[in-house]
Amino acid sequence: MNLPAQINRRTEDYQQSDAAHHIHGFVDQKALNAEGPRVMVRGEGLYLWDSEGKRYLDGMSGLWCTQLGYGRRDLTAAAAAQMDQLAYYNMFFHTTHPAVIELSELLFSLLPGHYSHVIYTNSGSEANEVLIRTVRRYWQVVGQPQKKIMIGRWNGYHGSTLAASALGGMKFMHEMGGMIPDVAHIDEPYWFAHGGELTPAEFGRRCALQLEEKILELGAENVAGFIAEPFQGAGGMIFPPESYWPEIQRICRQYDVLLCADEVIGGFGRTGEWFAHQHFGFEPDTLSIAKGLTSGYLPMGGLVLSKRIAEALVEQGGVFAHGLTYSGHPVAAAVALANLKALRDEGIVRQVKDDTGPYLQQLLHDAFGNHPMVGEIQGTGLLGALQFVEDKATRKRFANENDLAWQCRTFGFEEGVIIRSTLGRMIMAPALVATRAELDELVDKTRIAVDRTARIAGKL
Ligand code: PXG
Repeated sequence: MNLPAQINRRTEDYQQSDAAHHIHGFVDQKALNAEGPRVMVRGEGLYLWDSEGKRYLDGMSGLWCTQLGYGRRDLTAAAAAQMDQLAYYNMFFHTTHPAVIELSELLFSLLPGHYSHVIYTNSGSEANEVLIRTVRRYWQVVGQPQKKIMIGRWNGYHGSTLAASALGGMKFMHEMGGMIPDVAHIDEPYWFAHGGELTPAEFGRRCALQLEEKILELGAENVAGFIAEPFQGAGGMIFPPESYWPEIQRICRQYDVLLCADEVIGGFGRTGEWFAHQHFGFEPDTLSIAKGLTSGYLPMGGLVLSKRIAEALVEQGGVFAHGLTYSGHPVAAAVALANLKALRDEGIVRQVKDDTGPYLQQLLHDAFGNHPMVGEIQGTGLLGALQFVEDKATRKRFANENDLAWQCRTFGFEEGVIIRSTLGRMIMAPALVATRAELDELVDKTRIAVDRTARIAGKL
């Protein structure tokens, strides 16, 4: 492979310099320094190359974000043109610019009609930080300022900043300084792990009813909103039973608690619908977006508001003392606009729904339906999760499932495919432009990695 001109150092040089200066996210830095990170140097379509010239099929769209894959010249051209035209301007001095205006027009043409406004951010974490302030501000404006508490779910993920990690339900993040007051949690609807003897439908309803119990315990007059991912992404690609979302929606409506969907992973075509809440059939009041908004080419996120919330804030709210230097950044907006146009005009979301999505699901069922290591396959669109299991009949999980899944991920890297591990689940979320041949390769290589893991676990 011809490496790009700036890749002119040995891998070890890069690794040593990285170790000397850089703290990575969610890793034991000392262990990583000893091992040396892979140095990724190029991407094209679904493929990545490292500094040793090894090629990988990226089964995770980077970090659930490169909907269009790597190397899209229309996106890089949009960024360059916008940088030449107007590289930066703010939204504070009673000013705006065409890139953000056109992006919003297109965004709302793709969204269901009851959404009308968006607050732009640079990331999903920020979208959820803004969410808390916006929801609380909304209740102040409509005369219920005591409605402040946000309810999230254990094992949910809403970002890594202070309030976003508090909304999330990763206890180890809370323990590392990631908690704030006025946040509560209910259980996740993870039937395979926690459903016991209940049917999925019964379990889904039971989990949803926990929301009602929590609202009554806290007092509905104090609860501002409930936040959840339509399906849990970072927590293991967990799909709730079908009974779950209708019941959650009923409870939120009954107690006048805002229903806040975190669409950071689920948005922009991942499920075959433009937004994951459409796949699950419920109507949130707010949507947190990021990742696929720009296909990850530049950082951008946002909080989408229903007309009800936006109207109150605009008509009665006066000044909302919130704003970021880079809210609606023109270059990010131009890239997002080009990205959404491509997703729409090339029929990519439709293709995921009608063709490649069902194709991937079929491949997964063919490869793993009877696999001794796999107790459950979940997915839709270009999403798939494989649940490792020690005993299928009782859904008994391996005591060392975390290690096994990590091992499987490492085998994947060796085989030239990137899949993600979470506790005892293997996850894939390839770029939405994946062809059938690329999905064949993804599942074939994943199968090899899972088989190698099964041998270690004594299952093959
Ligand atoms: N909400 C959800 C549902 C997410 O998945 C965020 C918010 C935060 O977005 P930012 O842009 O601030 O990172 C995320 C991020 C993983 C993984 O390993 C997933 C995320 C981040 C880091 C790791 O699956 N999602």
